[in-house]
Amino acid sequence: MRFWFLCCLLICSTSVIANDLTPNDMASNDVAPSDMSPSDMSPSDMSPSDMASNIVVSNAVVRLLPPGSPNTAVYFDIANNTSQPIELTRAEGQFADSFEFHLMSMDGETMRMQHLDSLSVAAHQSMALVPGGIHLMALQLKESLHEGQVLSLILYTEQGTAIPVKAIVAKP
Ligand SMILES: [Cu+2]
Repeated sequence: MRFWFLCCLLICSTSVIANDLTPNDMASNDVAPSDMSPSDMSPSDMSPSDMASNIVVSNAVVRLLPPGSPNTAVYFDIANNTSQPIELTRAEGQFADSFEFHLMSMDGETMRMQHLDSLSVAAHQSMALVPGGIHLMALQLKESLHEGQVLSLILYTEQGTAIPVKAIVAKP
């Protein structure tokens, strides 16, 4: 527990600079505005693919850490363009053993890391996962990462919707 805490502390306490990414580098999953209005589409009418295409992840970045670092953090923006709340419960990707949602916060002078069971995004709201705040921790990396590499991961909601994400590896 202490080990993870220290690793997280190292990763989360400095900020990512993603400004050197060009728009072409960034894997943005933006979709056209939905043609559904809340009035003509009740949650039960939505197919899983409708759900997935209306949950938009953009600006996804995997933090590049010095070689040998066992873990790293993933940051992204997520917009829930559906008319119902979503609950992200887990993530999967080939490049790490497991993934956890974490919350970084200050308790006086002390930085604290909290493992979150899930992340809620209200209907028609968005959320930013950022250094020093909520992030997705990638634990036990299976390969050494290099700058500019694009990695795939999948976020899953409690309802079973799979949200594919392309994230670019970038230096802090
Ligand atoms: Cu963390």
